[in-house]
Amino acid sequence: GKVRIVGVPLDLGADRRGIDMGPDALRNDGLVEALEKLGIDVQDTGNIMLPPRPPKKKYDSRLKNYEEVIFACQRVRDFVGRSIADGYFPLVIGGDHSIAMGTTAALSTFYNKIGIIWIDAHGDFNTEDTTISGNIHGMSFATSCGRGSKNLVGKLGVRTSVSEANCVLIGARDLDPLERELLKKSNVTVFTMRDIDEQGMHKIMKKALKIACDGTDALHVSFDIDVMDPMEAPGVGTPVQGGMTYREAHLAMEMISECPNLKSLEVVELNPILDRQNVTGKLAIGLISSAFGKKIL
Ligand code: DIR
Ligand code: MN
Ligand code: MN
Ligand code: MN
Repeated sequence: GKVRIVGVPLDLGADRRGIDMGPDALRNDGLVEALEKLGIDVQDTGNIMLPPRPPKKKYDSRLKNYEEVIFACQRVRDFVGRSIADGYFPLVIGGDHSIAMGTTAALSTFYNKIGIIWIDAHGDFNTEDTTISGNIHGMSFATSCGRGSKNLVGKLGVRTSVSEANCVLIGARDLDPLERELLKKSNVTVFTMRDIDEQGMHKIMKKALKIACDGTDALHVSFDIDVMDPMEAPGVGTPVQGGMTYREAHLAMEMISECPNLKSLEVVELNPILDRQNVTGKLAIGLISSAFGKKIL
């Protein structure tokens, strides 16, 4: 197949510097070479160009760095859209998780019914009414489902092609109080770390793929590296104890690779400044390879 890399050096949707360097860290650790080894025709045209970092704002809001994040997501939307139109599978690499709002906006214009598998320690299911931090990366799944005010959803297009009945969150273990209530009331299926502990990853992924592929014409996988246990993946913006093991994550990606519906993949929140000898970057490349069909045997 043909894959186009969409690098998004954005960290304004999150709290910490460093995530903006994620795309180049993945390149430095051999992302393109790893995919070429799988026989994939990889096109890497570099990162999306973003304006210089704005001065720190005096007043915090419920939507921090709103204009900048929206601008970046609109660029992501256009770039991903062009990739699909040109016949490429978009591989979006972040950058903080707010960029998913741009990816899902693009997919919504190409497909009628989209299933989303969101793999994350967090829910990213806040809206500007429930957020505590004001960080937009904590709102991108909700926005992708069409929830929240016009400020985010309206700017990035309506999501009539995303139905929560086809959306799954996997690996959650850190939810804000109101976010948790919103998720429970929603039609999103949530598989927490406890569910993975109890049932095993194979069973969880079978269920997740069934839900996300039932009657849909595209599957989008959004992978936040902080879903991994911090012992495996120290280089992330917001580490949370009790995450996925190396093999659990690989099994998930291996099963995803076998889904003919898979139309886009996004891997976000790598923070090379906090990484230890590039283990997190290399782990991410291994997981991406598994998602693109790398097999042990
Ligand atoms: C938190 C953290 N729920 C927030 N979210 C993160 O800021 O809304 N998502 N770190 O990846
Ligand atoms: Mn996230
Ligand atoms: Mn997260
Ligand atoms: Mn995060």
